[in-house]
Amino acid sequence: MEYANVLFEIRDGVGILTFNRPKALNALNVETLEELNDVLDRVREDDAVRVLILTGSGEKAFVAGADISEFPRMNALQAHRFAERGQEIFSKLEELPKPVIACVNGFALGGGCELAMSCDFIYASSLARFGQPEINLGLIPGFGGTQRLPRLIGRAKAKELCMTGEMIDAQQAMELGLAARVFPPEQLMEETLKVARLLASRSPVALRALKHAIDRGWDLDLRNGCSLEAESFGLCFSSQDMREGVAAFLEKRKPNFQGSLTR
Ligand code: CO8
Repeated sequence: MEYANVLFEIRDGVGILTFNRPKALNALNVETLEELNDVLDRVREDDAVRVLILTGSGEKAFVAGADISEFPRMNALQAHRFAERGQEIFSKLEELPKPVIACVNGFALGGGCELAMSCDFIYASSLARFGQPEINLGLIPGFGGTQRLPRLIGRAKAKELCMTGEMIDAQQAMELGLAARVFPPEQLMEETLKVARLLASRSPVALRALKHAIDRGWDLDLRNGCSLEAESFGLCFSSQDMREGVAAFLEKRKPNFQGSLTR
């Protein structure tokens, strides 16, 4: 598939997807969402991509939301379908069996904030702004924001942000647990790449098991969550990576993880 709205490159095992509609502050139109979907399918299948970074082009925005200019021609049924399609793609992103880092270089609003929340963690530029401003349009979040935001920052704070539609800065986002770290704008991509490369050197099998245990365990009670963890822990023992990691430790050398499940 040719991409008109996103850029995708692979560097040292790290896939970098850049939303590339800077004139519309990288807003997500129908086409852009489908291109994201296509990249996710590629990343899922391609062993050469061990970590994915999402970012936005231009100085101003990560993603400023769904493309509002498409709203006037949608009826209720089409809006419902669009919201469901976005949610489906964001769930695919969330469930990608590889680490995904949102590199938030500017506005992450509405669908852009929902997109960032569907990644494993968020690194933000000190100039980034987060918010769910749909209320200003007479709307509510539609790509999972009413569900992911309360789970991340608590119900009352999420309601406050969604009801007022106000933006918060990167520092506030970090204090709330929305952003994991904040960097000066000129260091953001370099620092994100540094961590992405580190993750790319880890065992893909262990990273997959870790993500599965945390994400699938989230909605379970503690007992069932721990049971899921034990199963995932056991599964790691069937990997060549685990043999390699333990052997490297005992032999006092750096491990070389290949991501193979069989011995
Ligand atoms: N959609 C379409 N175009 C946009 C969007 C957007 N979300 N955001 C910005 N743009 C465009 C502007 O229209 C403008 O275009 P032009 O130059 O042609 O006039 C250009 O980007 C630059 O924007 P501004 O001139 O407004 O830049 P400012 O620096 O003055 O303001 C803001 C920046 C504050 C980010 C401002 O652009 C803004 O408020 N944008 C809208 C943010 C927003 O409301 N996002 C939520 C959208 S709704 C949503 O995401 C719901 C998701 C679920 C959808 C379910 C489907 C039905």
